[in-house]
Amino acid sequence: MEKNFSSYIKIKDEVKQALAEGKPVLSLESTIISHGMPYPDNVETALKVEKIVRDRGVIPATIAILDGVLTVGLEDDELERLGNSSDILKVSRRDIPWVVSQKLCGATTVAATMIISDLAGIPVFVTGGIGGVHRGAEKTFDVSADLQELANTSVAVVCAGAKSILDIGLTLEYLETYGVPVVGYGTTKFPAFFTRDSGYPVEISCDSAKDIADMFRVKRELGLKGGMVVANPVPEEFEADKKTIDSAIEKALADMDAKGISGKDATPFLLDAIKTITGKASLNTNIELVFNNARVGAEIAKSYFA
Ligand code: PSU
Ligand code: MN
Repeated sequence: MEKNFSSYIKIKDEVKQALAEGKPVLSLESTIISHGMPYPDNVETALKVEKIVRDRGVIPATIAILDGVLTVGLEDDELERLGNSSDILKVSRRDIPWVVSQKLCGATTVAATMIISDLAGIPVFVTGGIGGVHRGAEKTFDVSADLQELANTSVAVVCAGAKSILDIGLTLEYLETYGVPVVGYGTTKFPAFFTRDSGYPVEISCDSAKDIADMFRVKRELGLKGGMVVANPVPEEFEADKKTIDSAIEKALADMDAKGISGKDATPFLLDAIKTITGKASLNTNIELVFNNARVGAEIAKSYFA
């Protein structure tokens, strides 16, 4: 297969330099900025996440596609643009060739961010929540491309689990089938993004960033392709009320059905509906869990590069 990506990718100088010197770098996702939170909270959060990472001695590399360029490491004005424009597409694996060839702008999903992170040589990546198997997937076949990416691309993804807009049980089964390790960071339960316990256990629980980095290094050195999920629950004091979230999700799913929304619009529709129904409370949880993932991701990156 043709593989000649250097002319499509722009790696920010400080990121390039850190990678060349073997210093720790951590990738960050941009969908959270463009599609996950309202402006200006999204840009403020993105800047603060970068600061959290930097304060731990790690270089942050937020990833997006800007005017067709796979961009690794964003300037503050580029973050602002991603957070405050209406023409930022949601880009997953299948969308990359079109967005790049047409020189469009896109916020990258977990799948697309993993791909670009891997091209840039960055093994650890932080997001909010991963996509997964949707409820009713036995009829709709709606399974996020994130899961196939985790099966194939060797990047560790630190997240707060997956929202229960998804069928979390089936999502974990899918990951098991494709040989993707799921590690609970300081927990024996797979977290459900807004809340700490989805009701599903994780096989591996670990509270050492170094142990996680060691495990991922072994996976890569053995040539066991694919990524890894580090599931880091939102801190207890910021956890959302389960009943409120559950009822918002039920309502969002019913609205989606009634409106006949499916495909790539399903996840953004559900996320938007939950934001509208739950308002400020869930936004604060969302922001805090991303901060927490950035802290843990930075520690894993440090150990990995040590
Ligand atoms: N789930 C969340 N927050 C998100 C997403 C999912 O709780 O922001 C975004 C991520 O970018 C994820 C994508 O990779 O949605 C998955 O979309 P889809 O289900 O269409 O593959
Ligand atoms: Mn989908």
